[in-house]
Amino acid sequence: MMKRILLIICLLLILSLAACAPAPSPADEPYEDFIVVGFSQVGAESDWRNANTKSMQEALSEENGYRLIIDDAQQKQERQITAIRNFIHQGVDYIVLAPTTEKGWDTVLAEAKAAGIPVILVDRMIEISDDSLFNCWVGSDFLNEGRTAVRWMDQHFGDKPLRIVHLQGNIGSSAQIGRTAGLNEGLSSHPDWTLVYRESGDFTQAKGQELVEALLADGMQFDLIFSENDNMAYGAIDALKNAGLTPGKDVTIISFDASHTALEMVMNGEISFDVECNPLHGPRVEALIQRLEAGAKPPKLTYVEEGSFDTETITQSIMDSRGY
Ligand code: GYE
Repeated sequence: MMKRILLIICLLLILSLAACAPAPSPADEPYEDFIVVGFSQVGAESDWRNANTKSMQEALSEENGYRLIIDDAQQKQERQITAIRNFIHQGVDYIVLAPTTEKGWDTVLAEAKAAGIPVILVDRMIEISDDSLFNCWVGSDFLNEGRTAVRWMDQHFGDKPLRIVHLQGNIGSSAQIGRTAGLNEGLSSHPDWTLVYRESGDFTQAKGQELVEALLADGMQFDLIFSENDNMAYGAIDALKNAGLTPGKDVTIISFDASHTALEMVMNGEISFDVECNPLHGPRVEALIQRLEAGAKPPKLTYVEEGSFDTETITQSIMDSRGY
């Protein structure tokens, strides 16, 4: 009798455990059914970056046949190197790298190559001794973006005296290097433009605000802020407003990215000119992976086409049609 009762209890236990087990979902399916992609992302420092992460997640989704492992490096290259080593260790099918800075990738990418894992670079570029260490790259022409901004400044200020505050992005990143080089060209061809201040705001809103607040507290006089991304521009705008100044009137703001919030500020005149930098790389990376999967050789470098917007050219329909 006792044995029977025990047996029934056991059966009931097994049944109840089975009922608790969740139905198999795509996430439980073995890795072999998916293309596994390790994505080393720079961080979450800006609107651009968040739109970029979202675009990658949407394109490299399980419905599309991918298992995407994202590592957020919090803007630190050492963390990216560790993440890449982990991806190699896990035996991912592809490594996608959005590099923080340009230098310092030779060793770890040689390790990826030795492991036979293709590497796709996205967004910023790298400086490398052997370009067989990555398969392909897709991103923006940052020098051209800087030059576009200078062209606008030239059209609007010409040879008038102009005191410029320059908020740089992360030093050593392609986005900083290219945009800064563009401004430097403008400075050397316009003797009446003066660089009154140059400092890195790490592409963040908080740092942009902090830097401009400190300048205003020091009583520095300037006509224009050349901000290497929108988030630093938002911070700069807050600092100006808190000091009773009107951005767009008292101080001209030039920015990069042209994210949705920034274009609203172009609409209301606070930002005078914004150079587009398109973050929607997910589908582009997905297409590159598909070409590699098919055994084809994708183009080594793909530049994305980009526009620019000022208070005269921005319209509501441009804003409404934007995906970020
Ligand atoms: O402009 C900035 C971001 O590398 C293009 O990084 C990207 C830059 C972008 O943090 O907002």
